[in-house]
This record gives sequence, C-alpha cells and structure tokens, in this order.
Amino acid sequence: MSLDQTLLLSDEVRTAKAEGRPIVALETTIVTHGMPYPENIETALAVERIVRAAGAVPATIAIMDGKIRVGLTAEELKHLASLKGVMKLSRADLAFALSTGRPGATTVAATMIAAHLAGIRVFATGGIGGVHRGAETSFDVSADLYELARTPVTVVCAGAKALLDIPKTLEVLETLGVPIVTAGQDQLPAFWSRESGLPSPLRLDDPAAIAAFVAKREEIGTTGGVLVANPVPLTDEIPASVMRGHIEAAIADAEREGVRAKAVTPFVLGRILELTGGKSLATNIALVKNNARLAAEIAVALR
Ligand code: PSU
Repeated sequence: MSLDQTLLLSDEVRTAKAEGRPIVALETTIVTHGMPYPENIETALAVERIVRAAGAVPATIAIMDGKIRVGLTAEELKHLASLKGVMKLSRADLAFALSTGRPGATTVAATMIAAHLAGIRVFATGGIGGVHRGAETSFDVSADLYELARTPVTVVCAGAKALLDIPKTLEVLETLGVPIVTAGQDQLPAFWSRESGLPSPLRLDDPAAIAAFVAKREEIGTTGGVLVANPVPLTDEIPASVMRGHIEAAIADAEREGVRAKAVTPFVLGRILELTGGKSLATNIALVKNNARLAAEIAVALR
C-alpha cells in the first residue's frame, strides 16, 4: 500500500493545497483526552471557525479505519469523541493504529508527522508535552520535544502545560535546537497563566515577523520545527500564583493513585478542572482559540 492510500486529505484540504491557500493543522488528543464532553467537540468546531475567519483552512487530524485523516467533518469528529478505547498516538504508535485499524487521536508529535506528510507547515494546539516534574527519576519526557527537533512544522501553543517542569523542558528544547518564540512579551507563558517567571529565548511581536523567521529557516535548510508560545489573553488567564497550589495538589493525587506515562497529563488536567471549579477548562478553551487565530495569521503570512 502506498502513502496515497494511507494519507487521506479531505476535499477541502486537497483543494486548498492545490490552490496554495494557507492551511492550519489541528490535533485531536485535546478532544479525546484533554477536555470533557461536550466542551471538547464545541471547542474543536469553534477552533475550525476561527481558522476560517482568519483566512486559512482548518485540517483536523485523526486516525480512523487505518487511514491518516487530514480534515474531518463535524460528524466524524463527534464519532471519534464518542468511541471507547481511542489511542493517544505519538511517533511510536502512529503506524500501529494504522496497521491494526484502531482509532487514534493525534498528540502534538503525531499531528506534526501527519501535517508534514500532508505538506502543512503550521499547527495550533493548547500546550505541548514536555519534561514532567520528577523526570530525574521517572525519565518521563514527552516525545513532543523530540518531534519538534526533527519535523519542520511551526507549532503554536500557550507554552508547555504548567503541570510540567518548565525549566527542564526549556533546557531540553535548547539542547535539541528548537527555537522558542514568544509572541508579544518577554516572558515565556505557562499555559493557564501569562507568566512563567522564565524569560523566553526569543520574542517576536506579530505574525508577519514570525512567518519571516520560519521562512528564513526554510531558506537556509535548518531542520526541525519552531515552537511559538502565545500567552493566554489577560481576561482569561488564571494567575500563576493561583495555579501553583492546584497543580501541586493534582500531581500529588496522580502520584498517590499510581498514574503513569501517557495517563498523567489527562489525569492531572481532569483533577485541576475539579480544583478550579471549572475555570481551568474555560481558560484552556480560550487559549486554544487564541492559538488557532495566531496560527492562521502566521499561515496566511507564510504564503
Ligand atoms: N493541549 C491541550 N490539552 C491537551 C494537549 C494539548 O490544551 O491535552 C495534548 C497534546 O496532544 C499533547 C499532549 O501532545 O497533550 C501531551 O501529552 P503528554 O504530556 O502525555 O506527552
């Protein structure tokens, strides 16, 4: 079987590619493992509308019936969200879901791989995976970081999820040669909060400048992706001082219950949702929408 039979672009995405229109890839782990129903579906559809309103074509990515699907209908997205046992796919198991026919949602790493295969250069998510707290003993480091090092896709996020060890995540990205560009401020944002207390390695203030940077990397043949950190809007943020206690409590619960590996992030996100009385979900939705807008603007400027 050739890649043509495995990689299935929707009519809209195929036409957009043929016409050279800007496209923004979107992931599905946030739908199946990151947010509860019905906010997960509502957010995924709202994000597609935002990408369109900014002049780009959305390409939501998932694995269904042994195919890499690039561009899903609302019905297909709802079907994926309703299925039990959807795999949370990364580089290691993407082809497993394809060869066995198991349904799979794509993480940042798997979405980057699929986007690159489909010739899509920009991708919007909420927060990337990174180095987990206690990684010095658990060795829990997300494959997202290594994907950023090797696959040439620009990933717009709101920083690394603040439940991670952000200084260690920054160190690994630096070692791997992944540029981190924060949009419009000096400090790296921390997902639910605008401030992490850490300076961003790079800063650019508008989509055109970010697109010029990405284009220059392509011109000189620098391999790998670009991480764009987009601070959550001020009106939607939960200050870092408030989040700190909730994150620590949620991680302590995960440890007590023996949650490991791929299950850690979904568990901690769910626990933080309870601890913040739903506010963390509202913030998560707001930051994903904000990232979709910036990603579309970068894609438009990159043409
Ligand atoms: N952004 C969100 N919520 C999420 C994710 C991103 O707002 O749940 C997903 C992404 O798919 C990312 C994954 O790749 O979380 C990271 O998981 P882990 O920490 O297990 O690598």
